[in-house]
Amino acid sequence: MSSQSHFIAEPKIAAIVGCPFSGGQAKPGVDRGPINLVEAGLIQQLEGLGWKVEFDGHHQFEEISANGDPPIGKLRNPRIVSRVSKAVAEAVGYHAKMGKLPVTLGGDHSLAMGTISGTLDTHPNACVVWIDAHADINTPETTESGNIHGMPMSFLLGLGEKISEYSWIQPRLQPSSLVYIGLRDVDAAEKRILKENKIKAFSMHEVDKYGIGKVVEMALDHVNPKRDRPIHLSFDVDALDPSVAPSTGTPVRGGLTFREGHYICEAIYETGLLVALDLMEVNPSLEDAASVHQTVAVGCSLVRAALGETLL
Ligand SMILES: [Mn+2]
Repeated sequence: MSSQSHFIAEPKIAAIVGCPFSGGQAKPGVDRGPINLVEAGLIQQLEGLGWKVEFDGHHQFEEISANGDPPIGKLRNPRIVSRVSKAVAEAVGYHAKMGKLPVTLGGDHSLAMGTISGTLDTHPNACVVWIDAHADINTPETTESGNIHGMPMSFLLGLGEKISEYSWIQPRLQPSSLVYIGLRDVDAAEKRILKENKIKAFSMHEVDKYGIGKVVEMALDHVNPKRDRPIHLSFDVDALDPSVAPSTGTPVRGGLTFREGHYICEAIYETGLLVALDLMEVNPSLEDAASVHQTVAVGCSLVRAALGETLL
């Protein structure tokens, strides 16, 4: 590990926040993702990179499981998603405040309402690098599915109708502090939201045109021109091509290659500015055993790359 970490205390501690939660989308099984990642040896792998790793077990959400959680407007499972994300915000915020690197394993991407809120509690100047096939920026009004994993960014930015259940989220992320890489399945309303708010996004078109190295450089130039702001990296495995990471709920062809995904993680690590990492939407119940094994292995590998593993 040659890079200095500007915001993580020595000795460097990675705090694994296991979030077996699937309420932000409709397909069962994504709540097995973090369990499989840990069972695949992720903790030992990170220790092998020189990190101290803390893992207190997977968060248990039964006590706040939905005992009747009717929709609010179009939002599905609105109360449990809110309460789970709030608990995650507190866990991530606590670890960040202690100078550790929170590594949140999802679970579905609605959890990022929590992880990013937790990061901003400790690092109010943090920027967000969001790697995804989707923009996840529908509002409670524009969503077609009602699945909240397609909306976390609108809550964090304070877009759309205010839902009192979500009043704990301080809409303090500025649109200029967010950048996307990997987009290729963006709803019409989301395209309008991105344009209206001048949010920088590098779709697969730009990855093809410029190459991943240039795209990451341009993305960081946008949100972090002086390379002095903390970075929250939120990585949805569906950003990868389904041939690379098949076991995920909403796969979209034409995605990042294995190396492009890893390059992003390596380049963010090299900045020394990473303060929080999410790895989301690994769903071990989808596809055959070989595909699940492949997806879990890629997930572990991405986390290692973001925590300093290099090819040489
Ligand atoms: Mn996502």
